[in-house]
Amino acid sequence: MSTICNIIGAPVEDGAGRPGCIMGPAAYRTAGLAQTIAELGHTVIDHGDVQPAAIAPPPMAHPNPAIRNLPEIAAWTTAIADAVWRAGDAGLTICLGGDHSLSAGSLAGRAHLCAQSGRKLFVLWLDAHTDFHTLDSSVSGNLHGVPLAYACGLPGFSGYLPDLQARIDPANVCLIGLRSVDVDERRAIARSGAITHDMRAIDEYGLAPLLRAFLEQVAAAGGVLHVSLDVDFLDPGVAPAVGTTVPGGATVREAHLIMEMLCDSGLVGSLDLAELNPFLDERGRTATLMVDLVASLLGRRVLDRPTRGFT
Ligand code: B3U
Ligand code: MN
Ligand code: MN
Repeated sequence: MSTICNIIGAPVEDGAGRPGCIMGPAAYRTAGLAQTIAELGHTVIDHGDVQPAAIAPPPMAHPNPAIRNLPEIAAWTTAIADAVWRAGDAGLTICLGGDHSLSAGSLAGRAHLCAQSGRKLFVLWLDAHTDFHTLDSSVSGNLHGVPLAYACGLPGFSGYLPDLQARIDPANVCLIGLRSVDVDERRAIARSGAITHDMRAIDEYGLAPLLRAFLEQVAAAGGVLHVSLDVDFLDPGVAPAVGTTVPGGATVREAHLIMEMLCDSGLVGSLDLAELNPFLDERGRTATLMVDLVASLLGRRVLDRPTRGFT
């Protein structure tokens, strides 16, 4: 089955602790993302890179002195949300990061689309981290640590990041791959009602039953799924191109299995590829692996088998 893939470059790096994610979209294009998708029979529309508006002075200050680049991330969030909203909800929209603060915009844009169409939005967050800090709780001050909390409408963002057209219900969010969660995030994510699976859960039960249960929930609700894939979900041994490596991540096979199951579900409407830092890569191997994972999501198979695929 073939679909339309809208590609949106989101080369934001102001949310990360170190520079380099600005090169992410270029690395995915260099690694042949569009050609790979087209070879699978899909139509690719590359919308180019999002341009944030110039920041209007005076810059917003936040009482938490650690917070970095708040006006810049506000501008990126507005621009990315707008680009995702304009791409519409047909086919698959892929945002090429860019650090994970891009998902503040992509989630806001998707939530807006879903509010308009009346479809329920679900989120699969594949990450070593929860990214569930508020502006008040962030210790590092790096805004790639807040996008999920922002999109779920946690308090304290109003007046600093753009107001949401629609918020995401945390009960519709499933996080998989967790292995580095700050104290305040741990409390907040438990209180939120989100579904959380740390690496222990993967080791104990295996990925497939955990993911299958969530996909059944999405299907039963007639929902549409946004997938946010942080490079640090993967083990740094196979995906070194990320600023926040955490040992003990997902294997290549586990990551492909997720993408294959997602493809078979026919539920995915949007995907973020976040945190690729090509400056830290080894001969493009992380970018290439990420492109291969997108290929699995879009129907690349070793053997033929039944799939809902993309319509
Ligand atoms: N929770 C930490 C670490 C972190 C979150 N996201 C990334 N790192 N990539 C923080 O900085 O907020
Ligand atoms: Mn992240
Ligand atoms: Mn992460």
